[in-house]
Amino acid sequence: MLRRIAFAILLSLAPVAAMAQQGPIRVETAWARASAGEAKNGAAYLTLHNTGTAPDKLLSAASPVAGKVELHNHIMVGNVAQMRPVDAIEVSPGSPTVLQPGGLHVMLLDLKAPLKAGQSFPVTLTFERAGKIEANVAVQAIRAPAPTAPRHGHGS
Ligand SMILES: [Cu+2]
Repeated sequence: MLRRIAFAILLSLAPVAAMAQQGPIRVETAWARASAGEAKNGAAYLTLHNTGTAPDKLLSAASPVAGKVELHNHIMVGNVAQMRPVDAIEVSPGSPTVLQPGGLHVMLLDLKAPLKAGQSFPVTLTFERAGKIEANVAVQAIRAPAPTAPRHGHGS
């Protein structure tokens, strides 16, 4: 019960920040889709910029909204897209790394409550060189398109 209240306060107080920066690493456009019904898993997407000269790696992520957080990618197995955990996500200078639906994502497992459109929640990203960066993830509608998605992709 107490836990549930603390969680609600955490969600409502989370400031909405468009970007977060630590050293040369900048996190932009952090977003997630609202949960469908009582879905226990979700995903967060974001864009990582490396404004420095040395390559960096996203090693892990954590969030109070999920029991477990993993870094995932989608790969094609035959004609079926499957999610697989990845050890790290490269963040190279000069070209942004985009986590988006159908590709790399921050997997939120065992959500403590459904994600609701309009809320935001914190995700702490740990980088090999830059250390920890906390980003606020804005929850969009269930079928929201990726804010950073290219205009000509395959439709769904
Ligand atoms: Cu996943």
